[in-house]
This record gives sequence, structure tokens and C-alpha cells, in this order.
Amino acid sequence: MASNDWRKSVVYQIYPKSFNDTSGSGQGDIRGVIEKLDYIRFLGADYIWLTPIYESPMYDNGYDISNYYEVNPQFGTKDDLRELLDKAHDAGIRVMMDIVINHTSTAHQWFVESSSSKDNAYRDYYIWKDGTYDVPPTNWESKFGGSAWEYDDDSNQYYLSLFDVTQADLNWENEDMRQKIYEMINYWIDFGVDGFRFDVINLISKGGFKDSDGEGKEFYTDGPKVHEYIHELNRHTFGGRDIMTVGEMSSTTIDHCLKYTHPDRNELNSVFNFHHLKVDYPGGEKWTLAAFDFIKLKRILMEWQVAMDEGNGWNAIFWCNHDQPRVVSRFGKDDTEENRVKSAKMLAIALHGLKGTPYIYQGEEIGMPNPKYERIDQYKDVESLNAFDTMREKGLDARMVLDILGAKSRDNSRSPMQWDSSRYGGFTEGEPWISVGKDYEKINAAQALEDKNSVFYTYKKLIELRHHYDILTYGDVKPYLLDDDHLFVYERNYSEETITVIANFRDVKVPYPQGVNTEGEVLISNYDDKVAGLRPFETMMLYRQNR
Ligand code: TEU
Repeated sequence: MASNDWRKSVVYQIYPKSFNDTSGSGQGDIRGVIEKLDYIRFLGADYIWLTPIYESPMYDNGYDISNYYEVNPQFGTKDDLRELLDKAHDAGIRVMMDIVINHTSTAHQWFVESSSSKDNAYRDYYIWKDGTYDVPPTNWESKFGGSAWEYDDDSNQYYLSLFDVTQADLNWENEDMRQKIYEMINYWIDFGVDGFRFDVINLISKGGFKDSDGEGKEFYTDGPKVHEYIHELNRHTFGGRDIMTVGEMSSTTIDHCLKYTHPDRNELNSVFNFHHLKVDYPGGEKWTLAAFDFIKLKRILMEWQVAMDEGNGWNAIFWCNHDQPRVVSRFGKDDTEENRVKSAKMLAIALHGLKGTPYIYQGEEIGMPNPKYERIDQYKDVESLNAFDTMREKGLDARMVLDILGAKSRDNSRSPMQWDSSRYGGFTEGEPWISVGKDYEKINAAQALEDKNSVFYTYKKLIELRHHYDILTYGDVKPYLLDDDHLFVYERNYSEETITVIANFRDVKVPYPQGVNTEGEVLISNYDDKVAGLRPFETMMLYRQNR
């Protein structure tokens, strides 16, 4: 660990199912993570975040937990997890677990009890409401399509499920339930984990159950008691301990995120928000093909950067995760090898100069593009499969729907990690659960490690810079040229130092910006020299002392 201050850390996110398979099952496992610790250590990340590895029927790949205390045998055993923690700690890497406490799987014992009868002691652990057979309690929509309410024949009531029907929302009003959650989190703290990522934690407080003019979001997003609950969670579990926390916040606001993360409030260390990733959702619609709105991207990122800095909050900064398409295909360009490498490095430098905790999602560090699936049977994600049906029902032509999934599906990030040029990219000796990306023979970790000019070494260098230059962690943020259609420019300032990041997001040459100080030592760049203008995707981080 480079520093004791969690703020200086960089996190590497692992989606174990698609990371590295050691058993030949075709699905990644915990031993696969152990095997790659040296790789992560070489990259330099301080933490790994493991997406859920608990017992689960896997309808939503582990975000549907059926037992919080057990490891899904598909991923290995608790001994494997123990060994992973020990070996990670020996390597100076800390481990964050993903905790899903907005909902559980309907296969969880609590839900089995809860749904068994209205009088069961666990009934109130979930959200049950009256409705009639064909009219649910409210018109809220599930985030994965369809109604957010599921009818239960036996009790003639509905339970709330904001995600898949097999993911039932917990009732945080229930004190017993909350205590059981705290016990469980303390169990994992005692087990030795170093941090938590809390899944959709800003949805836990539901306020009022009325019909909505939209999907229902206003009733449960950053709900009335959410800060009270998160504060209570903090006080009963990780608060005051050396545990790093990040909350995943769905459709949140800056004001709420300042509250979630202000150190005096004892809620969470940091937050993920997704506003900057919705810049290719025209009119809020994800399932379309649209170029991203670059000006909007900058405005949103910078608005959050400045406001969170000024209000003493803390952002997680990221382009990718297991729910998002690959950034090089999305905000960069992957049509030629040169564009892929240049734009992946551009995106890396542009992001890692920002204030907050940087997250790198497996494969991002080698510039993995979207896998370019061509058939519907290559998609596995419940959200994508539902979206496919909905778009087809609306009459969209199958080719068009596949193009949309090819750009937007969550499976774009879930294709297997490309380790080398051998069959299935070295991910498995068996049949992979999901197809390997088309370009694995050329784009893989073995190749990236060999080539000193690869995207990998840009990420490695960026982590070194973050550890070395305090200004990257603590400096404030000043945006420039917000209306420029090519350049993303900002300055960081800290005592007597300045860092300037200049990123050309386009594959054309443009002049150096006016009114921006472009002097200083080049800490990192994606070109070897400096010329009169900025070449396609040219990006640099400049450092100077102002004495
Ligand atoms: O995601 C929450 C969430 O709302 C999204 O990122 C979601 O995937 C997107 O809106 C769909 O378009 C978290 C997890 O990261 C995700 O994998 C889970 O499926 C979801 O919660 C439910 O637990």
C-alpha cells in the first residue's frame, strides 16, 4: 500500500465470472483472482473490488444474493476467499467486497419465509402491498423492464422488485432486518475485508407508494430516510474503522452526494454517480444508437468535480464497470489499432487527472473494446434479453436491435478478460459461459505487458503518478473551454503546484488552446514529442511549480 490515506488509492474492479477460470468450468473463480494477483500488483492498484461472490441463483450474476454468509460454489469456497485475502494482503493489495442490501434474491431464506404467509415473522422484511389481480399497487417500472411489482397468488399481494423479479426489495423500515444486515457486514469485517461497495444504496428508503408520471424513481431515489439509514449502517459497522466505502448511487444529485460523503456526517467515503455516462442516451433513452454528447460529458463531469471539491465530498471517478460498454468503443475509437491505443490512453489520462478515487475495470487497462457480438444467443444479461424482446415487440428490425445491443449491452463489459492469444484468450480451458471478444488474438494482457508502448503502461504510470503527486489527490479543480468541441481541459491546483490536463477527444489535429497555460513538465502523454498543434487524440498531463 503506497499510502495510509485511502484518498490516494486506485481500485481495480474484478467481475470474477469473467476474469479467470482455473477449473475449466467456463466461468471465472476466486482461485483465478489469486492467480492474477501478481498482475494487479504489477499494475499498481491498491484495492481490488470483487463483484458479488455470495451464494446466488445468478439470475443477475450474483446481485441476487440468496445467502450473505456463503461463497457461491461456482466461484470456490470460503477457504479460497480466505487465501485470496491473505495473499492479497501479502502483496499489499486490499480487498473490497460488493454488498447488495437494497434487495435479496427471492431464493433467500428471508424471502422464502416472507412469502410463505402474511403472518410470518419475516413478512415485513420485504415490501408487500395490496393490489388487484391485474392492477399493481403503483405504476412503477422495473429497471430491467416491465412492472416493478410481482403478484403473489397465495396472499393476493404484490412484492416490490425494482430490478429482476427474482430480486425483492428489502424493507428498511424494519428494524430487525436492519440489525441482521449490520451483523452480516460485521461478519465480513471480522473476516478481514478492507472495504465495501454498496450496490444501489441510495434506493433503500422508499417514500410513499403512489402512481408516478414517470417510472417511479422520485419515490425511492435518495428517499426520505436514506441518510438516516446510511448513518446508522456506518455507526453499527464500518464507522471509525480502516474500511473504505463507496456507494453506488442511481440517478442521484450533487446535494445528496455531498451529504453521503461529507466526513462530518459519518455516512460513506465516496460515491459513484452515472450522469456522465448517460451522454449517449438521447432524451434519456438508453436503447438507441447515438453519438455521445461531448460538451455535455464535460459539463457534467466538471460540475460534479467542482461542487464535490468545494463541498468537501468525494467522488469515485470511472469510465467503465460491469454494467457499462467499454469506454474505448464508446468515447474513443476502436476502428484501427492506432486509434484504439491512442484514444484508450487519452481517456485514461483525461480521467486519472481528476479529483476522486480512480476505478479501473478489468480489461480497461489493456484497452479492451466491446466484444462485437453478432447474434442474440451471445447475450446472457437479463437486462439485454428483456430489452431485445421489448424492442422487437415495438417492431424494430432484428439487425437494428443487435446493433443497439452491440453498443449498449452490459455484456459488452462481461466478455471474458483477454489474457493471451491462446484459445478463448486464455480465460478458460473449458467452454466460456459468454463469448470471447473478436480481437483477443491481438488485444490481450500478454501482448500489452510485452509492449512498453501499450495502454497498460499508461495506466501503470497514472497509478504511480497518483501515488507520487499529492496534488492529484488533494488539488482543486478548474475547468477550461467547456464549449470547445474537441478539447477537454482542466487544471488542478494545490499549494504552489499546478497540473494541467489537455485532452484532444477527436481524431483530428487542432491548435493548442488559447488562454490555457500549456507550459510545464510533461508527466505523461500518449505521444513521444510535442509539436505545433495537438494531433488526433493527443493528450498530456503537465506539471509546474508556481514560485
Ligand atoms: O446496478 C444498478 C443500476 O441501476 C445500473 O447500473 C443498472 O445496471 C443499469 O441501470 C441498467 O441499465 C447495480 C449493479 O451494478 C448491477 O449489476 C445490478 O444488476 C443492479 O445493481 C441490481 O443489483
